[in-house]
Amino acid sequence: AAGLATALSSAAMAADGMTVGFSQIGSESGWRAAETSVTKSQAESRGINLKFADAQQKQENQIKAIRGFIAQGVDAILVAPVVATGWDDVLNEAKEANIPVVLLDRGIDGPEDLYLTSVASDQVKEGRVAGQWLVDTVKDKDCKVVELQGTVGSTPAINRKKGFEEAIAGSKNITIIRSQTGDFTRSKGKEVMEGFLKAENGGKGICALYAHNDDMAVGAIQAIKDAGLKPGTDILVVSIDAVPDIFTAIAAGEANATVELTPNMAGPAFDALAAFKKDGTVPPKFIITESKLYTAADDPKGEYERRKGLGY
Ligand code: GZL
Repeated sequence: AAGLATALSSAAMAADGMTVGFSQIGSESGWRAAETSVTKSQAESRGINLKFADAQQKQENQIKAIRGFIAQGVDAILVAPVVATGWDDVLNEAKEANIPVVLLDRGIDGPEDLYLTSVASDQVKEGRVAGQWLVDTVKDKDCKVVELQGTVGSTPAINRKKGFEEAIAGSKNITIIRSQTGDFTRSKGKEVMEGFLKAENGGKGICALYAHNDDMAVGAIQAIKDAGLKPGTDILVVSIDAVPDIFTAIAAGEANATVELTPNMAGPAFDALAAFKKDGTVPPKFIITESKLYTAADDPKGEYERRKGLGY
């Protein structure tokens, strides 16, 4: 019996006794906080020793953390790249050290051989789903849209803008009149929305807000209310992430639609790493997670409950 127990535990060690370094962007949004807590619980349940580094949204801190992981000789590195460029040198150092890298929730420009796989949503599709919801909702009514973009130079900001514009391209009645980054945060989203409202006659001419994440939308909703307007009716609100607080807003009629982004990117990442370590199985270069539209018709109170406790 003792022999079997040892054999089992060593097998577990081999597959999942890995030490993995995780260079996380920061905690700029509720979704980011959930991704961190899900990653930590996924590692724990798999017997993976996770070394966590929070970069406070600065690329130089991520690069420093990755260099630290290489020096420690970790078995693998996870990185959520804050922006798409500037990774070639440090990821080449990981490659030289024979340490597989997995990208989480954002992509990078540059050679695909710098990473084993990328686990992320189809962010162009997320933008397209958000845009299509607006097209279906306003039909042929004139609609001036303001847009809160994500972090400048990040793949979600670039892709979600692209997808939304594709979806509304055929609707001449829908136009984006102002577009600015809110850096994926509530405070910046509120501040930039205040600017939009001031610049647009107190918001009277604005028909809809498209925010690249729910946190900026939640900040903007406060600004819309402070301006004496009704978010969700005077100004439609559509965003992305499906965090609990957007379901609270949808249930209250203060937001209209969100596109879900799963916080569990680590599950597929750890599966791919375990298989690669065990017998060299090479995963697909891109592992794409599902995106789903939620509106007031989709039990927002129940969706809120289902997500509470996931670390948002
Ligand atoms: C998208 C992810 C984004 C979330 C934001 O994959 O990188 O970053 O939509 C987070 O909430 O800041």
